[in-house]
Amino acid sequence: MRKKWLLYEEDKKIVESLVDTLDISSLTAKVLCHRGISNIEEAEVFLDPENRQKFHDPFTMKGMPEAVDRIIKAINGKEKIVIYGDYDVDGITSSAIMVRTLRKLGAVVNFYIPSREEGYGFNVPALQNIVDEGVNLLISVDCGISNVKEIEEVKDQIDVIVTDHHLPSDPINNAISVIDPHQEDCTYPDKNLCGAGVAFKICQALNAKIKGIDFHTYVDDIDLVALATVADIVPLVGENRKIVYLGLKHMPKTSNIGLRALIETAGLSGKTLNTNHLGYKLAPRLNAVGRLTYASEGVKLLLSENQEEAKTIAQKLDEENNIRKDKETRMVDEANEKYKELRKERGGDMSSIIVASDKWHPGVIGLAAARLLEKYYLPTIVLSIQGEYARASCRSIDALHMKHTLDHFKDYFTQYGGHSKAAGFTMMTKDLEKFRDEFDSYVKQNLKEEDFIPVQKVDALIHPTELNVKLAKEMDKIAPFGVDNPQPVFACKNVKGVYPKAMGQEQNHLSFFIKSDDANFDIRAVAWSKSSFIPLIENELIDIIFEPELNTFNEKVSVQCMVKSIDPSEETGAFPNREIMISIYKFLWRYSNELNYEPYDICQFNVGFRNSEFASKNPKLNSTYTMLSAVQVFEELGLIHFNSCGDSFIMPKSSRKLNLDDSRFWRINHKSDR
Ligand SMILES: [Mn+2]
Repeated sequence: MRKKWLLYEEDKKIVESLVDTLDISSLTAKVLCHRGISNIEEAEVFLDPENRQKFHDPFTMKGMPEAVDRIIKAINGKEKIVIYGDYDVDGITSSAIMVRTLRKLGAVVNFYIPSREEGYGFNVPALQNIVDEGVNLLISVDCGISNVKEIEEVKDQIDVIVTDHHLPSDPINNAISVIDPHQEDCTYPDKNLCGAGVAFKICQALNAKIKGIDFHTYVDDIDLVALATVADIVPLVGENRKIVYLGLKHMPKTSNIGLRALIETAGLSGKTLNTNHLGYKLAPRLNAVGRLTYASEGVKLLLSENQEEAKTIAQKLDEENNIRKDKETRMVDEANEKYKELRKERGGDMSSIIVASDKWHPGVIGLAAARLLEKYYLPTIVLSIQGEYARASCRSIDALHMKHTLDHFKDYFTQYGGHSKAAGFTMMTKDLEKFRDEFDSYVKQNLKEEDFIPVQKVDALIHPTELNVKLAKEMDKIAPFGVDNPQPVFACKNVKGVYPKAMGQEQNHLSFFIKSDDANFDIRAVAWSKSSFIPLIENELIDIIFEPELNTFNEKVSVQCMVKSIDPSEETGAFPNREIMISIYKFLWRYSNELNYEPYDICQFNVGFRNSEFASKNPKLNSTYTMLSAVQVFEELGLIHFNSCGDSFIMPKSSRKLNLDDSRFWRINHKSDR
């Protein structure tokens, strides 16, 4: 689906002053403004996270002095310490960081990670077991802030220190110390640390107090902290930005045997790492253990002192990650098919997606919802039916606040919660049909047609001649990218692409060159899974959105565009009228019913259409833009069905009268014509 481009706005005065003082291009200055930079000082800190950004004093965190004193007492008295973590990447990593640091300081320390069945946070049986083993000091990481009741059960038998980064609910008054920057009276300036970030601050404090190491320079295990910071999707600004910057720098030469094995199995040895590698390659492998078996394997890996052991665990994680991926893919396909059936039943015009099955694991429904939202850009709810009850995961588009919408239906739910973009609930399975109808009409009534067009934020619309190595190098300085600091995105309109070529093992990826006015300066572009656009690039002008990156080949550095979207140029095409809709329909129908019909892509079809008797005399109506728009309308009306890879389609016989106004996409784009 073609996205609406939304250009960021910036304060011209700030851009000018940044350009004048910092020797950066105005494009870079604009991007900095879009990231919230409002003066030269802030820009200088941002552009030099290693030196100009400073660590904050860990002792200013509420609860830190008391915690440090109690831990030192435990170390000196050889008391038994247990670190209590969590089964996600942040929890696994926090546990490993604390155990490694305390062991180096001579503590007698072990760890405990609850299983997914036990659930998140403290549970009394687990606490009781720890007490029974004669442990004197319990330290939580990445959890505990909402466990005042559980602590009450054991507080007379064991000392508890809570360290967390989640929002506090009831105040905890029965622990030795509570460290969480979100506590109301905590004056620590940075509230964005993840669980491992908080644990790291404790390690800085301990090493300062015991060994006199300046916390400004203490960076042990910073690679693990960086991994957790990216995986926990916290904002990559301030101290987090410094942590991730340093972590990425240290990681390729890490001395952590387990982390090294993890990097190796992920195929990243010897590579310069970025946040995508951490988020999409390393984190899912650690997360997989938490999903399918015991997360303690993940901690064991990160604590390992033995290369053989580390290799074995890393390979196991790799296998489990593959199993998880298979499960997810299968489930997303099923959910997609279910939605398409539903849409066919209801004649196409739906404002939401609500699909359910008793075969779907509740651990994967969130991911399926996110995928369907990405594909159709409709508020999406995916449910896992477990007998009488169904558990739901919800994802929403910008225009619809999911939590507020659920408030409206709260009588349906036995429990629910969430925020604007994502939420969850539990309901009675028998009410599902009724809820689906009511939810869908509620969405339809409360949103405008335009709200259903996805939006892509763009840092600047530029001309291909502006793309050069200097720009890409400056963009590199804005990394590491993540929440609140997205990778800069640029757009070009009416571009001529040359030398398009399919690449990759399955020949499904695309490379081409963006024609620049400068004759010997075409820019290489790469687009994943888009080789079907070759005929379009050969024949027409395109509009593209991309991220410029540095590419080093044979020691020669050049700029390369990672293309996020390719669309046929809007200006050289026109939205189809009724007449051309019918022509395109007839053409596709004849083709798909031909005996030797070989499915191939719509861009290819357009070449055939242009040469057929159905073609229009108006060249604008023979463009791929026209063809793709028509196909999207047909798809919404259930008149054309694509297979799951989108490379072939069937056109079922339809007895229904073709009413174009049943398609939202048609209505939105055809307003002027009515
Ligand atoms: Mn966390």
